Amino acid sequence: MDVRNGMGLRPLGTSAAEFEQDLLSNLYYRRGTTVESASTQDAYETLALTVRDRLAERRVRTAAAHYAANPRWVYYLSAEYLLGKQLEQNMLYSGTDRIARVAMKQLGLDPDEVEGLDIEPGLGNGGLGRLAACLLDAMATLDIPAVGYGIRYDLGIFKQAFKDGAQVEKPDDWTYQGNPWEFPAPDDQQTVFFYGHTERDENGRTQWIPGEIVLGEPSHMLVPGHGTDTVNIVRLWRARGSESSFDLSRFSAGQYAEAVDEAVHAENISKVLYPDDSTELGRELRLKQQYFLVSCSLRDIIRRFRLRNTDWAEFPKKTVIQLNDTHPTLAIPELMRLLVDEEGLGWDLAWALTKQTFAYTCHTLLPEALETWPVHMFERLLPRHLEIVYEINERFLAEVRDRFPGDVDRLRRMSIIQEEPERRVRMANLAVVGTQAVNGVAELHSQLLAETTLRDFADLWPTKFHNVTNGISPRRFIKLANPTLSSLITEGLGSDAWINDLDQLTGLERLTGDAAFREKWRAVKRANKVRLGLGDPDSLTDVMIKRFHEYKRQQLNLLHIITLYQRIKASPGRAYAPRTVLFAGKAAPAYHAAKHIIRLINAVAAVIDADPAVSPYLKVVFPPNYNVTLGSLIIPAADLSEQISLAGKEASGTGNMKLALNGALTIGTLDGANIEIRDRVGADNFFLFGLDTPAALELRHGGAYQPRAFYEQDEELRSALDAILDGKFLGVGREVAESLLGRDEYLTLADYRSYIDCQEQVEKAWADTEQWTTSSILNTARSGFFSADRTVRDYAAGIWHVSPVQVTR
Ligand code: Z57
Repeated sequence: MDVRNGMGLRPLGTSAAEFEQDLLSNLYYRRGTTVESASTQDAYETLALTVRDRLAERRVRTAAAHYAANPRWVYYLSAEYLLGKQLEQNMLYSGTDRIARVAMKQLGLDPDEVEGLDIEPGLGNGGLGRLAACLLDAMATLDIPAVGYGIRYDLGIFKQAFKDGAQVEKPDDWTYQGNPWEFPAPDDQQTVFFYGHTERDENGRTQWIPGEIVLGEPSHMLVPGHGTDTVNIVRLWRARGSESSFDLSRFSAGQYAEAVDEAVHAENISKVLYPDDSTELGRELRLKQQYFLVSCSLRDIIRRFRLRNTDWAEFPKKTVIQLNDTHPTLAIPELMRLLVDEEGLGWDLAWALTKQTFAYTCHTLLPEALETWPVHMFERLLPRHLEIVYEINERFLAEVRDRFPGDVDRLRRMSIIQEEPERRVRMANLAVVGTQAVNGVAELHSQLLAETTLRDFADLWPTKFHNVTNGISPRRFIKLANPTLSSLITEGLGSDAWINDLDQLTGLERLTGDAAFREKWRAVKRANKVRLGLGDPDSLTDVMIKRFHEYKRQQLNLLHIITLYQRIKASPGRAYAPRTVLFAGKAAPAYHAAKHIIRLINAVAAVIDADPAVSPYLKVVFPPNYNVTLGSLIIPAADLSEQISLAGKEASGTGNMKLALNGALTIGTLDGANIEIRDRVGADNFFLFGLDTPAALELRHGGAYQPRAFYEQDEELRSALDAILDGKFLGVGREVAESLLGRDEYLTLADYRSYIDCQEQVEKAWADTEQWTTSSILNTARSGFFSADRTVRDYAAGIWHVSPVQVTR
């Protein structure tokens, strides 16, 4: 029997009765219990396994088809994945959502209760990790052979709670009850070296003699495509102590606990996700995580290459490795090490193959997010890699010298090694030098990268630089998150083909003239607010959901709320349109300024709640622990999407796309992908305010920004800031006001008046329900471009040069 083709397998049934039989069988044989004695946890695990089996069968066929095709593979390397809950998604993709619920009811189980036990794997911080998950989803949907590589952190992103309005963090032990979605693959275990020194052997080859050896244990989760039989995988590595890290002499001497010290230490590598988004910490354990991911993944990629190929010259033809930010950039010197030291290839050939294999996505413009590692730390942990980086740098700088003779300043700027004030390895420079393509994640971002952050590199290699505007999974962020709107759209368009072809949403434009459709559109939005259960469903639901960061300017939204509060207090008799302002998001645990903003939002919310003159018109809500699951509840309920970062700071944003797709109107600056959203949905259906990037740069660089002047000149602004400074909000948040009046990098007060006036336009527009409904429908109708399917097609055509491989029955 040829297992590769899955031949000889009994096909799994597609009826509710057969599903019920499989549930019973799994409950009995895999869970070891019966319907009579099963707990809800037993029921959940059994349901998950029964759904998983349907995808596992497709996975076997996918692997066989891919093996036969020997195609060019995409390997996506990312330190983070925010996959979201698996059960509902996998029921949808396997076409078992309906029969599973029928079968559960037949067995006397409550489907909602059982589904409630599914846990979200929080293996990422924010946009970057969720983007990785959306791209994997789209690659599978488009039948592109791909593997995602990542780290199986024991503890995911911390759970956020509030204590007296302040953020407190709790550990996220996401596999405490096990993880039914995971397939362990112990046969593919890898060995990872750290520390030690290098030696030359008799042939002049370099050998790395490690000081520590750690094992990488892989497991994978399935990444099914929607509307196709393709099931790709995401392979996650977990660190294990090796046998050599078990101290036998201590063990024999009766020091049992001490004997495992080193093994325990090794396992710390995959213990916890670093909870920082868009900032760098520079801790050795983080560098260890990065190398651990890279070393295990490259060995696995090469193992897979060798299943069908023997010639190294074929490697880049069969392999493209996409680096999700600089976190996996060590893969560049690591591949050089494997090719030169272990395979014995000459430097020039190894370098040509390496450069052709890699591509790099940059996700930021913030200087503090550009990773650099102290040379001494790098050298101690990865002595051979530092030698290789030096060699890469020397040859690279020779090329720059050739092109720009005598330009020492350029050499200093472009060097992979920063010299002052401390010697550090610049990972972004290494990533640009060692790849065949570099891309930003929105038009403006890519343009600014080439003009500012990576300008010298764009001068040298103009054709290396690309734009690939981010996208989102329509399966996750409308079909699953917003089932009622999805049904309405399907009814309106007469088919559900739009889910895999999101441009078809333009067909909704003609329905803006259909009174019954419009009525239903409003009813769906209202029902989604009721489902969310926060605030009056008839109020304007104004939503800001994202990590807390000063550049994103939650502070500006807060100043608007305080201004509204003060206006209502000053003129209580007037008819204000009720508004619910919703915030959700986490702050990095060590980011004190962001935590002060959270604390102040909660204080303002409490003061407004306690004030009967204001609370009928204005409510501030801040549900804790924003994650993919909570986002999926909030996004469908939003009327207004806050995208108010200082222009030139947000690389793209993807929440902006999710909200527009679900019929929210954006109030936003000309930043990141907001610009492209506005271009598509139309200026009439978008509330624009604030400085643009050139104006912001000029104000900041001219040293001309004087926040005090805005404070002095604008009475409402002064009064809002004074209220904070005077302790009117439970005495909380003075730090926030002082920072806005001090050296605020993000020019918040400069955009205050424009923002407030724009919010007044929002209020006027909201009062015209019919006009608002039209704009809402048009936002959805014109958001097709932001499908991750389009993003993946752009990568496939412009960067990866890969084609689909069909999986047949
Ligand atoms: C992260 O989530 C992003 C950038 C980073 O450099 C790091 Br570290 C984490 C975000 C950007 O801030 C968003 O603007 C962007 O949409 C997202 O990455 C996906 O590209």
